[in-house]
Amino acid sequence: MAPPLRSVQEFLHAPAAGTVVLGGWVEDVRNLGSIAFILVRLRDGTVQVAAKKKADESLFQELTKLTRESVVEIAGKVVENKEARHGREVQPAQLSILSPADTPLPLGVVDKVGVEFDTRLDNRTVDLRKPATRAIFEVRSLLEAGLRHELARLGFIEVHTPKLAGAGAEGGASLFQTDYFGRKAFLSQSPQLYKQMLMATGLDRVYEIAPAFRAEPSDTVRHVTEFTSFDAEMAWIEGQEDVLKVLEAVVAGSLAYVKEKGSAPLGVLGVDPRVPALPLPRLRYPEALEILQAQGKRVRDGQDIDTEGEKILGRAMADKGHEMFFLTEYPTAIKPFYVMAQAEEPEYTWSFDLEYKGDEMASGGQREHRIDALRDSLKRKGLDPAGFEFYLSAFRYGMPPHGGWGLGIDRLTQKMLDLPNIREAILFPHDRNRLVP
Ligand code: AMO
Repeated sequence: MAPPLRSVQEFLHAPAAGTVVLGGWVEDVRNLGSIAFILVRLRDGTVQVAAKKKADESLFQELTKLTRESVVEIAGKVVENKEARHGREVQPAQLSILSPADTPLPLGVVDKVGVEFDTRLDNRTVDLRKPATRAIFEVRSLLEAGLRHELARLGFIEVHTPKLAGAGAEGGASLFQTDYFGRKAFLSQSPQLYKQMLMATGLDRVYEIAPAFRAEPSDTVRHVTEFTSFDAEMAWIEGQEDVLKVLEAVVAGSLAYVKEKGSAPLGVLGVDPRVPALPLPRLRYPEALEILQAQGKRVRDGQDIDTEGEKILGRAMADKGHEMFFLTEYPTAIKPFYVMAQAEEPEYTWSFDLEYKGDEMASGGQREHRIDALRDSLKRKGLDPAGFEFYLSAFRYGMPPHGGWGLGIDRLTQKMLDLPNIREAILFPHDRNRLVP
């Protein structure tokens, strides 16, 4: 057989009365006795094959015995038919079954019957045949393309840092430990240490989109053990504000990119994300505490704002027309060792979170680039500077002021598309209870 058509678009452009080959999945078989209709699903929709019993009885038998979701190639003639979807159909001449599908199917591709999310994830390759599931990943791909597009415009280069690490940067509790030829190694929680080390090299605007691993014991709709972290780091900053300006431009620019290029998958999902107006509001930590207090939620100065607090702030800001905003200047006590403390009020830092629809998308800030202060900060956090020598050595021979952020791509996709669970935005999500597929 000739190479099969890959899309309905190609089918629509095939000459009338010409011969085509459809390659796809059998979405449905309807046997009406003397005629049978087989729907073959191509990349972007289905094409109808109409088989008449009297035209070729053995081919008719073969076609009507096809199981749903089998992969087939059907060669035949293009005929006009006003009743058929797209106004044309295929009169079959030859069938080749490339891969028959077992019955029963673990879940329907077109049925409206709801199945458990776990059943969908256990059978993700079938689940991904649903246009609305696949559309999420088409949008996600555009989001990443949009980020790369914006970053290139702003002079950032893409880098790749090790994912097997000798030290953790984001706290010991969520480290996955592994054996490295008799030594302890960890799966990278974030590229934090390496992206900062690069700031000592002259590669002064870098970004990375790569997996990050956290031994996250909680079962929530926004945590997984393996996520895609979008990290950036930039040198020669005057302060935190320089980082905020770049991050907001990159996020707003990539949302605009998604809207411009993604009308088809966004249409399938029935979502129209808003591009935020810039600059985003900057809500300082003390101001956030006041809003929370006014809503009856007490957070002591110096404490972290929990998920409930984030939701309250998200609603308060949404009431003022802001889906997205920065929460800035967190207390030093709850931030990692690498964050820079403010000179005037050292109990607060030059750090921020990016909040979107009530959830944290990113954290970042200005970093401590003075080696003595960095060593003190490690000790204050109960960490042994000796374990971080490889990192500290980058600060010994000249390190410019710098800052950056880490943003969860999975969470941003989830929130942008109003998905109820982060796992919807991950092809094969892994969490405490799920390691396969
Ligand atoms: P943080 O630990 O806040 O900061 O992580 C940054 C962003 O990564 C995403 N994220 C997660 N997404 C899904 N599942 C998880 N378990 C998970 N953990 C984190 C979130 C979060 O906002 N090194 C710093 C960043 C920096 O300062 O540059 C860091 O990793 O969207």
